[in-house]
Amino acid sequence: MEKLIWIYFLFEFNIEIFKIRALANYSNDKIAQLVQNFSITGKFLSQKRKGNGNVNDTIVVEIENKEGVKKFTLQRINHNVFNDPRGLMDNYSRVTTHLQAKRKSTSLSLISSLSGDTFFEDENGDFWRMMPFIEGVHCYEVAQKPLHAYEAAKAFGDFQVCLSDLPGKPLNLTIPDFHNTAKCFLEYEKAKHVNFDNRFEGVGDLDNFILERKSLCNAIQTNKLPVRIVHNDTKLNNVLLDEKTSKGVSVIDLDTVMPGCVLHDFGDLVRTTCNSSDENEKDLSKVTFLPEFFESITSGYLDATQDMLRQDEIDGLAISPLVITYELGIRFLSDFLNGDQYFKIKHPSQNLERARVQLKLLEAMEKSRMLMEKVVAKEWAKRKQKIAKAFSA
Ligand code: GN1
Ligand code: MG
Repeated sequence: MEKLIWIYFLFEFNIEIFKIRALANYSNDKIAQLVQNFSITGKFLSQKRKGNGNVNDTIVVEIENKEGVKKFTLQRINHNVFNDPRGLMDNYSRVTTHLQAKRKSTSLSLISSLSGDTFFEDENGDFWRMMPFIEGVHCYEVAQKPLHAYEAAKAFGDFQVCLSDLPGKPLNLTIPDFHNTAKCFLEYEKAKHVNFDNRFEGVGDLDNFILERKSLCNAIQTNKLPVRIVHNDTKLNNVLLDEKTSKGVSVIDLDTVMPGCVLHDFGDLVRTTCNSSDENEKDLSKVTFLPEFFESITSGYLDATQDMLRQDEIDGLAISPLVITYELGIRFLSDFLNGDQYFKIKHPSQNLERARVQLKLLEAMEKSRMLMEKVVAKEWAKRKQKIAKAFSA
């Protein structure tokens, strides 16, 4: 009998965890009520879940007023991941205001709450923010052509350049140690001991693969590189490209914008853009590295950053995708072993599958490593001369 009670509790507990991490749906009433707390006038018409974010919830809302029907983006900040939502929104507001001043028409802007805050806190302690929806753009899960890679890289590079003179105190650390790969490795070791539901059995050869590449933890020496304001989550789908011209319109998802290292931004864009499949692919034979997109990314990024980067940052560009891909592989696997506490999932083995995709991609990147070094050297050499000339003129 006692055994049966335990089984019952374990079952209930698992179901609860699954509910928390699965995609939440909100009723029309709830969304209509939330919208009323922001400084916009009009009648709530509809709401639709949007985006493939693994952490926050994004909803597109339609509001009708005298001028017609307008769309807005409403987002719930996941405060289990971001445990200082006020500090995060303070960053968000400073960053969007600064970008608006520099690139007016193209960047995100926040709609204030009725009480004049940049967010609204609901009765459950959830934090929500609202922004005008940007029309005429597309964000890609997988790049369709080299131009997408070029424009996305140019937009993220430009984003770093624009924020290089942000006035005031340093931005808050919304997630301390966010891209500390060595710490991710230690968390992985801990997760192996947690071994939720005996899941380590399913990890198989991935564990050895990870251990053999431990040196990647120190391949980016952040303590020796400049600290700059960076995005930290430069997935290809975090940049909006113009539907017609493919030009970068706006960088989005600014939750992790904080002091950090440019190499993590460059690396993460390569990780997502040079992967022939998306992060949730189950068929590993579809996961390959696309070197042609790497050239476009390097070119777009260096075109935007011009003379901003130091030589040691340029020297780290080619290894950075390997580091960030390794790091994310470990993060997904740790979350699987911890019982899916962090990333949203749609089915129980999803984090394991995601880890397999990243580590397969890493293996493919290793084969292209020399090629990546050559591309960076070539693209930088082209620009270095021009930059030197501009300075001597
Ligand atoms: C998370 O929620 P989303 O998709 O913007 C994660 C990133 C990962 C990404 C992998 C705060 O970003 O670090 O690279 O999933 N964000 C956070 O898809 O952990
Ligand atoms: Mg994000």
